[in-house]
Amino acid sequence: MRMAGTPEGPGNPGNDASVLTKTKSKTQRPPMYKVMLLNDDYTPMEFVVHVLERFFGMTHAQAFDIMLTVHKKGLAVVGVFSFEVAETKVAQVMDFARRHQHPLQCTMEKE
Ligand code: TYC
Repeated sequence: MRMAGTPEGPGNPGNDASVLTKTKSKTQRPPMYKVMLLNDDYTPMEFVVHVLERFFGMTHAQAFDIMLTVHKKGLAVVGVFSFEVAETKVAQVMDFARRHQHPLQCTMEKE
């Protein structure tokens, strides 16, 4: 309780409802998704390079580098996108590989 004649301050906030509550509105960033290419023993290297150029906008040199990383390490992240874009990329790559009868696998994972 506030003492009469005691100045309002730290430890004596008063009771006159003068304290305002600020609500901090945190802006939420949408979650992002990594799109990954998986290695296999059968898909030709040139096909993978073509996929990376065609669906991920890479130059031939970039595509070749990433293809080699997948070949050596087993997988690589080829891009990070919103859920809808990542889903579309995965579907496009899987469909293109299936139509060419290659077992290439493309997956997505929340970042
Ligand atoms: N390992 C394949 C080969 O030797 C090449 C390859 C690279 C396949 C990347 C898939 O995601 C892949 N022909």
